[in-house]
Amino acid sequence: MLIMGPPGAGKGTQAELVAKRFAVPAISTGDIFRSNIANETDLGRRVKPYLGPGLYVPDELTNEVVRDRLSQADVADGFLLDGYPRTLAQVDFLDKVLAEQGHELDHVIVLKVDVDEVVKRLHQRALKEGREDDTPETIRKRQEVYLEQTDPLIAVYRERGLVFEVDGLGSVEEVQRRVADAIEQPPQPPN
Ligand code: B4P
Repeated sequence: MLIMGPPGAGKGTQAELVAKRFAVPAISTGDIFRSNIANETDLGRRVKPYLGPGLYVPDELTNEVVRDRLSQADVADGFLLDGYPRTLAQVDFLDKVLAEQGHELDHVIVLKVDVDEVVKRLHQRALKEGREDDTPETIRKRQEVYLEQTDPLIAVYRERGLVFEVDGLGSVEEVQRRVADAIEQPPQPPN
């Protein structure tokens, strides 16, 4: 499964709950990058210059992180990717890795939330967590990058019959119920 949506849509929040409910690992590229930055690893040093200003980490680096994570034993019975893929090159790479491993995507959950709401949530997160990429300027930049590079990917997965749009407004519990309902529906491959 994948979970997609603009920055601040609640992907990470919902992914954790899905992971518990369906007993699959939730893999967030954003979390992997942030923990590497916090631990001052080589990967952390390489990705830090991108996360701060709200830019995407280059595909080569991101793809290798995902390939490595998807080679671990705990994904054998399913997984949820949160925040990946974000570019067309990442979609192609993921297709390749999944084909090599004999996995297939069956749900792409798209959280629908309007810009005013996500900006409000990210401002609140800035107050609570003080994330470096939650400054007003960076929040705007990340929304732009999302619209330009990631929003078009939804059409790619829609053509494959994998997209389930979920209203991301409402309480975390309400949104989780909608996400869980979507996951329980079968994918609708095109005829
Ligand atoms: P991410 O970690 O994916 O961060 P995000 O898009 O900001 O957050 P998300 O949508 O998960 O929102 P959250 O649940 O936290 O990416 C960070 C950066 O990493 C990127 O900008 C990029 O630089 C890099 N990166 C990651 N993946 C990459 C890739 N594949 N390629 C290249 N670069 C990549 O929710 C936001 C806030 O809303 C929280 O405070 C939460 O508590 C609140 N919230 C959630 N649900 C709510 C609800 N229903 N009502 C009210 N508030 C809610």
